[in-house]
Amino acid sequence: MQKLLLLGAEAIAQGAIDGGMSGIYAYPGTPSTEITEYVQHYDLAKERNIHSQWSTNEKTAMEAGLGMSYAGKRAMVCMKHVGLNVAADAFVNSAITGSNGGLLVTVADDPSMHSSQNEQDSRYYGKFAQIPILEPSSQQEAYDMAYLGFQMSEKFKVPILIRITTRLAHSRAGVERKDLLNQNDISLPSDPKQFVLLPSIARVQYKGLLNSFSGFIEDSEQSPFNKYYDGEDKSLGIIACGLAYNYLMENFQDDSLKHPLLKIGQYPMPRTKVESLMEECDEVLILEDGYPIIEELLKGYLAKEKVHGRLDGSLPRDGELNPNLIARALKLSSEEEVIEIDQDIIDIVKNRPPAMCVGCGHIDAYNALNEALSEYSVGRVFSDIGCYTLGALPPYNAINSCVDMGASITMAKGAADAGLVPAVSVIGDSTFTHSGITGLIDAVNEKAPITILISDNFTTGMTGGQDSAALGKIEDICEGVGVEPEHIIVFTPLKKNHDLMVDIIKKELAYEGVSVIIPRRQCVQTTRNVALNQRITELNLR
Ligand SMILES: Cc1ncc(C[n+]2csc(CCOP(=O)(O)OP(=O)(O)O)c2C)c(N)n1
Ligand code: SF4
Repeated sequence: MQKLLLLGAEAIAQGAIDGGMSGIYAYPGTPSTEITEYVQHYDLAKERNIHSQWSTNEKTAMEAGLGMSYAGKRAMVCMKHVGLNVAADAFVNSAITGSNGGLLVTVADDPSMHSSQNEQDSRYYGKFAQIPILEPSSQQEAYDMAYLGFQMSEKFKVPILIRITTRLAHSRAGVERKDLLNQNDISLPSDPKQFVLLPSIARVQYKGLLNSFSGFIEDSEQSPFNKYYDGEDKSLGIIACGLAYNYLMENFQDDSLKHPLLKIGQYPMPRTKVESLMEECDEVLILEDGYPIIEELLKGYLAKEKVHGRLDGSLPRDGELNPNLIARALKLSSEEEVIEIDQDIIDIVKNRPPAMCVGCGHIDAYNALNEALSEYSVGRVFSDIGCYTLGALPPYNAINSCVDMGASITMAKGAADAGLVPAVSVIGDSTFTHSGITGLIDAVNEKAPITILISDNFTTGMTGGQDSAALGKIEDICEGVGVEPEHIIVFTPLKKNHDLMVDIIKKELAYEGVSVIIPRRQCVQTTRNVALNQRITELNLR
């Protein structure tokens, strides 16, 4: 079979395409973005007419994926870990409705927070929703899990969570393809009530989910992704989950691991395999890249002392794992050696602080905002998440918060409710449609004295320039939810317009109601995007 050199994210996309996927639904977010982009740029996906447009946010993506599954086809939903918070309502309930066509929810976690606000572990969400989870240890497994995951979802009639992490998503390895499967035909669920979560139906569906759990464990016992390797030295047994297995084996490339090893790639955990390891070995070291979920489970309420991992300091409590940390936990190297290797890495890989691009419109908008606000006390600008969040850094020091997508407008409103007037919100066009609109309705309903800058660069800049659902729609949306037309003002953020921008912002800061100011200029990184340029011209946005 054909072998390809793929990123982990691309391997998942390829596995899903080969496995008969009909649609992928996603909102961009590092490190998950490349899964959808691979499908969007792949001729085979076009030939097979696989739906792959970006969704407005992770919740709409989850719901659309569930809709495709309802219609009997195979769908994948992708997002970064914090996106699963946004999609959580639909995600948890999809475990109760169950699926019809195979449904995979691929979530990319970011331990060590390379480009995220937190390092939450999505396995908790899978456990919370009580569905099976797949966690690849290599690019090949990422491919296989996406390919086979559809069949697993159709066998159990539930969505399957695939959890990956940054290092796997963003590193390449050879991947062997399997046969290309046909897509499913349209077929509605055999039970017409399956997707109607009225309490009387939901109660039955929930019991069904609970009853499936023993089947999930049985499947996990037989799974090719969970393997028990015996070892003669039973003084220590090792449980290695997902990518941590890869890190472990980097320390034993000559096949010299003498301890029993349980490799985990599918959850719920295979009970008998875990029991054997626990009984056979004097001590057990648990390696998981994320929260100590398994460690906590096995240590349990009684805090069994033979279980080691992140909770007893054998491994650091936070941050991603690596082969050196595992070597130290196994006492293959000393604390000093690990510090020395870490220092070598710091010396070789220089840290480059992020910064807005030269010529970015956000910079001109911030320069104007800072001047307009200079006559007020500091600490009144609530930002959102996008390239403009870098306005928190010098020389701008322009913003005072960044919490989650959409929080800028609602936090500004809350602060204004508390008497911090004027309060300012800064949000990007993509984040505005993702989850800013509902907050704007709250602000309009109460005529909150806030000034909102929707910095419109026609794209989702921070994640690499994906389409923005807001393109050409922002003024209409704002007017539609009740912002007064005379307080919706557009300007072009350019140095030459600085004085004009300062005047406009000052005037709106003084207005005791909701103002929306739209600094509008194309992200300089997208100027060669032919399709986008055409849309901008058609919509007359320049
Ligand atoms: C819930 C969630 N989903 C996705 C992301 C990843 N992400 C960070 S900023 C951003 C959007 C940025 O677009 P926009 O608001 O238009 O600002 P720009 O970067 O273009 O300035 C995305 C998708 C995230 N941080 N949180
Ligand atoms: S990518 Fe675009 S939006 Fe982001 S900093 Fe650069 S120019 Fe600005």
